[in-house]
Amino acid sequence: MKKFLSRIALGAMALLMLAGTVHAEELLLVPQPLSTVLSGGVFKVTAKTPLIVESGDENPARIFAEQMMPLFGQKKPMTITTRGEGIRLSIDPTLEAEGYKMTTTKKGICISGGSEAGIFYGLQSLRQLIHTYEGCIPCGEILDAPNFAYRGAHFDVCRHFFTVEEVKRYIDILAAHKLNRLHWHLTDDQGWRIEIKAYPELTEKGSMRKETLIGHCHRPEGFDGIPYGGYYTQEQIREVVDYAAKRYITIIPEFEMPGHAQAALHALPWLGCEEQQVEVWTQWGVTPEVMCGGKESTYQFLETVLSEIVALFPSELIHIGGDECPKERWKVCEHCQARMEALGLKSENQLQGYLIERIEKFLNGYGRRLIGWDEILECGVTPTATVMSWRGTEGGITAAKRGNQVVMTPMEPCSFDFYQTKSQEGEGLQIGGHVSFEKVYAWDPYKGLNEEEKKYILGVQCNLWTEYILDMRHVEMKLLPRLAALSEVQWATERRNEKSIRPRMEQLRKFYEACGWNYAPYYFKGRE
Ligand code: TNX
Repeated sequence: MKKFLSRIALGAMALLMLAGTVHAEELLLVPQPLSTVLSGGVFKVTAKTPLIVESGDENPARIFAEQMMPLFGQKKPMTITTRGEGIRLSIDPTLEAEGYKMTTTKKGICISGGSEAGIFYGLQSLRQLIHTYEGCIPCGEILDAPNFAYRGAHFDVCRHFFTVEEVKRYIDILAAHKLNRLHWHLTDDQGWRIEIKAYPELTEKGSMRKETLIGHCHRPEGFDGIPYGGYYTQEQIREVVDYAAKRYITIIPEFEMPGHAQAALHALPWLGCEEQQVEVWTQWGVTPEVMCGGKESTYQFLETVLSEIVALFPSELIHIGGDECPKERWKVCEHCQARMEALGLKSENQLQGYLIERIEKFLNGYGRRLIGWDEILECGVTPTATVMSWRGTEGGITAAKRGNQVVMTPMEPCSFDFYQTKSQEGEGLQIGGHVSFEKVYAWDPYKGLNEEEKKYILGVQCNLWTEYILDMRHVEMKLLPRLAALSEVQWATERRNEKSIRPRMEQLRKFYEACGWNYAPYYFKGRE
């Protein structure tokens, strides 16, 4: 049966070659490798093929062996050793750090990586190949390396909460697509999700909302009356950070300031301009309840929380939010107005600029760098902050022209909470918008930039906001298969292949099924 299936895959490839949709030297892989040269013949990988670690740490082999268990239907992972024939792994410092070379002969497979991460990405390609070609890996050589250094996906666990196991599953999906950043959105109006030892109230009070809005926030249909919440202990956070690191994914934590902070204000009312009593928000949208930008106690709070965050997350970039902060409260607040006057600031936006700049200096003191949503540009951003362009690409273009580093994540096509089809049929209630697989695949993140400015685009990411996404099955359906299109924008930016993406996706879809991941059917049914 297995042999038969592998013949089907090879046969399908031959047919596609005849039809001219897949180049003779192309393997069915997503994202598309840099170059592939086939030399004829195959090497058969089975559950008994050993992994030979010639140089570098054992970790990539260990994770791969674990990942292959469901695909092989094994109870025991593949053997890892240091000598012999099979799948040989080694470091080759002449390759790009995240790049790899995979050479397959009839005797075995050699994967060399510029670093352990490079070996890991080679093994992720091999995992897809083993599945697609039923273990019969075509002989030849694959050379591969990513275009962008930052290949991210964001996950909002505030609007709806996801357990440690679910976040790990999210990480597994990112790793299979060669992403290397998880932007973990941990604080917002509707829930504070990270234990902070200095302020236990944040999770004791701020992680629970008393109920949740029913229906779309523009057409509310009442409240459900059901308390909702959840948070991660610091121990759990460490566990997730470590799990991601073993898959070569850096977690960038996001601590929202000074807006999107109503859950924190509920826990610690003195954070607000008038110490107003507010609830953990039960609705979606933008609330006027924000942290006071005038009182020194706010700054002490921000720094104390950040000092715990930097201790938990080794990421150089730390996300401070900075988006959607209405200034109504600040305009009538004696503390905000007094600080503005003392600093000679002319607008409330400049006061936010002062806050962000102060926080940036604080993070720099820990050897970290600040990243924030593109609103920080309107507040007089420093040249050293990294800008995450979400309201379009204009913010990112402006930032790149000014010499700031940029992560491009415009709502279209990067808001993965948006509808995947124009008709919206069968998609249930979602926030709105339209981001199809095709839109993601066709997107040029460099549009509007010259060669010099392109260098400031650190990378690309998708955002998964979860107002209307309640469980993991739905999360997976939002990610897949659009994440595959995104991964090719991130990894294979200039070598995307419009003609071969469909046959490659047909294989990847079966890979998703083998991994037990839920994916959206629309692209495969030809619905845009
Ligand atoms: C905008 S993207 C937001 C989020 C919402 C999202 C819904 C950004 C910085 N802010 O707070 O959840 O839209 O799509």
